[in-house]
Amino acid sequence: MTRMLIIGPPGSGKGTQAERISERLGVVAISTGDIFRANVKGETPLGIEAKKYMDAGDFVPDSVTNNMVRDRLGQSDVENGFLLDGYPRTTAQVDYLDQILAEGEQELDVVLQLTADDEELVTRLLGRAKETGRSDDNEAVIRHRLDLYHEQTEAVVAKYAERGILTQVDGIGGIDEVTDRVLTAIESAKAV
Ligand code: B4P
Repeated sequence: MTRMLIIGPPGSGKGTQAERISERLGVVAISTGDIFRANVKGETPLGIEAKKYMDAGDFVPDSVTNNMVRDRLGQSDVENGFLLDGYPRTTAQVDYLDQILAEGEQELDVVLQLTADDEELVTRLLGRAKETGRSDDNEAVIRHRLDLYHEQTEAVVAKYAERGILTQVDGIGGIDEVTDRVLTAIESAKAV
């Protein structure tokens, strides 16, 4: 049983590594960004609301995001653990997640932070823009998303560091190399 978070700036490889961790550890990976994108594609009311914020690189309001996560964590496939990718991104979301977990008498085992410097991240995301044409991968929006990470999500990381459950992994290097580092870090964190 593993309940964990993966946190990192945009382009640090969260989604990429989450998929691999999920396969290796057999836990379901839940990406708030992917849930939003699926809703945008399906033109659901949630997607129409979220798109306004995502295209500008802003956070979707907590009132929308928190309820969506609560619903997702209530589903039966998370019984054997989960890996949350992209949530929490604000300290208010940390408090909300604490509440959800406390209600289920659950705790997080590991919080993994992927690190990389901003210029490498901008280069990666501009590369992805050419391949996928994601509407929030243009330079001005990417830089805004990075600013938000520094302004708001680093405080989230600090909270988990204070609780002693944070593990940092260098996200620079080949994808396989980073996966090896991530899996080693999770094993050592769980062994503590
Ligand atoms: P996300 O989908 O989480 O977008 P992201 O931060 O860009 O991460 P992503 O997972 O896509 O990228 P990755 O690091 O894997 O969120 C999108 C938007 O949704 C947000 O801006 C916000 O509007 C909204 N949202 C989501 N969660 C929210 C929340 N909790 N609260 C409010 N709003 C929320 O990087 C992938 C790229 O890097 C790929 O191109 C990959 O090939 C490349 N890459 C990965 N590892 C690499 C490596 N080692 N070397 C080279 N390239 C690598």
